[in-house]
Parts: sequence; structure tokens; C-alpha cells
Amino acid sequence: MSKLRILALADLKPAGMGDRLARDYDVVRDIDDAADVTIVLTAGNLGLSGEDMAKLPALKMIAVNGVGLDALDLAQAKRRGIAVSSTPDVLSLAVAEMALGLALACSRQIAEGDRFVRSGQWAAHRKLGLGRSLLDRRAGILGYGRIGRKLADLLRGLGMQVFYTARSEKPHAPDIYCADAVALARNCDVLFVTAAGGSDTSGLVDAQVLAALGSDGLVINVARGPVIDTQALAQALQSGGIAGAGLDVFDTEPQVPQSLLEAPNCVLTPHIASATSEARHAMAQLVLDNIDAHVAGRPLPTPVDL
Ligand code: 8YV
Repeated sequence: MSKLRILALADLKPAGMGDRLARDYDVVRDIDDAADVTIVLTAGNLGLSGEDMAKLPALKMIAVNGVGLDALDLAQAKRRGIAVSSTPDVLSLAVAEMALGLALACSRQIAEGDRFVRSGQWAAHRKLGLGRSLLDRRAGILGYGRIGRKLADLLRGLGMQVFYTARSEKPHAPDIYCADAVALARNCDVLFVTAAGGSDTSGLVDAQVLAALGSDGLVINVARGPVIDTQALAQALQSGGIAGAGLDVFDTEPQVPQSLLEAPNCVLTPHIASATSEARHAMAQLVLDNIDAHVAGRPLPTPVDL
């Protein structure tokens, strides 16, 4: 019996998981050769644009390897009755760890110290200057979803006082609610951005929020680049309006603007927050489970509510 064709716009990692997909399905890579395809596999950061979705008249299901849905035309999916799945929860720890790592790297000059040693400055008896402690400072979580709450658990467990903002106050939350991003920035020293991307949150961290964070403040972004106004951020870093930034996500990846490449105390990583073998394995497993369930006519394990 011939295998069902699947359009895979992204790879499943570790490699064995991609092999499993290829064992059970006929994996197609070219969208222009996929008019008959009913299932698409894509990544959170890649999504599926409205234009590309329109090239797939037979499409019935989109399996997202990730949690971000901002690059997916959800309105078209809903209109056409296309089922969508994602991979919630299994990546939260990895992303939260990365946010913590970026905050430590910024405040304790880890990346800068590495460059200092490698460039021979330490050997030349130069001094790096003092960093700041992270854990005795106040954390702010912008976007108190699964990832934000996992990060809050980690930070609270390490002794930080944690504030958050979200669309509404969460009953029984162990952290302190702030009504909006400015109030959150005013109350914290380290602003962690974990909000979902998309038009609702675009530019949410603007010049006003950065000014409220202040010259001792750090901003960490493991969500989506556009949640922060990049120009305002580069300006705040250059002028000392804030103390530093740790960024894993950018407006137009993989391009990073020169203004951030040149900004002082800015630690940059290539969108790797969920890229641990543990998280990626569990994500791939969920993708396969969702596809298998769709093909068998069973309810999807982790459907997206459209
Ligand atoms: C991944 C992500 O980089 O979950 C998301 O939305 O952006 C990341 O976890 C990506 O989706 C990997 O497939």
C-alpha cells in the first residue's frame, strides 16, 4: 500500500524522529509538488502563510513543531476547517532555562568574559569590571502562559521576587500581578518576555516600557522579536537607558540588525531556546502522535483551539 504524502517544511529532531516520519509517510519537501497533500508539518517560527496555505487545496491538518502560532494563517485554517496541532508544555522547561541563562549571561558578563579571555585581554592584565547579581533582583514576566509560569517557578525557586502581567490577573497565582507592561517594568529589574507573538503583542515593549525598566534594568526575549520595538531597544542599550539585553529571537531571522550586533551588553543567540535534545525529542513525538491520530480519525492529543 502506498504511503500517505506529507509536506514537511521543517525537520524533526533528533534525526531518529525524522526517520520515523519517513518510515510511515511519503515525505514531500516542495510545496509546489503538494497539491494533493492533506497534512503539513511546519515549525513554530516558520508557520504557514495564507499564500502558501492557498496552494494546498486538499489540506486537512497542520502539525506545528512548536508553540508559536504567529506565523500561521489561523483565520484561513479556521475558515477551511483545517485542524491544527502544536507542542505545548514539553518545551517550557527548555525555554525557561534559556531565559535564565541569558539573564545570567548578561548580568554576570559570561559572554563578554568569554570574549575577554579569548581575545587575550585577561592575559594582558586588563580588567573586566564588575557584573551584577541576578538572583537578588526582582523579575518581571511579560506573558504568563505556560512558558512564563514555568520560568516564574524557576526564578521564585531561586529566591527571586516575581511580578507578572497578563491579559487579566490569574487567581491563586503565586506571583504579583501588574496591570500592564509599564507597571511591570517599573516594578522589576529583569524583564522577561515570554508573550505569544502576533499583532496583539507587536511593539508591546516600547520606549516607554524600557524607560520604566530604567538604567539598571535587563530585558530578556525568548518569545518573538517583534514583541520588542527593536529600534527603541537598540537606542536604550546605546544610551545606557537600560543595562543590557539577552535576545534569542529577532524581527527577521536569521538577520540581526547591526544596531543590536554593536550594542553594549547585548547577548545574542540564534533562536535556540527550545533546542535541547530532550525538548526536541518530546516535541517530535507529539508531532508524530498528532499526525498519527489525525490519520486514524482519533482526537488530536494537543489540538490548537481555533
Ligand atoms: C522553535 C518556536 O524554534 O515553539 C516555537 O514557536 O519558535 C521554537 O520552539 C521551533 O518551532 C522549532 O521547530
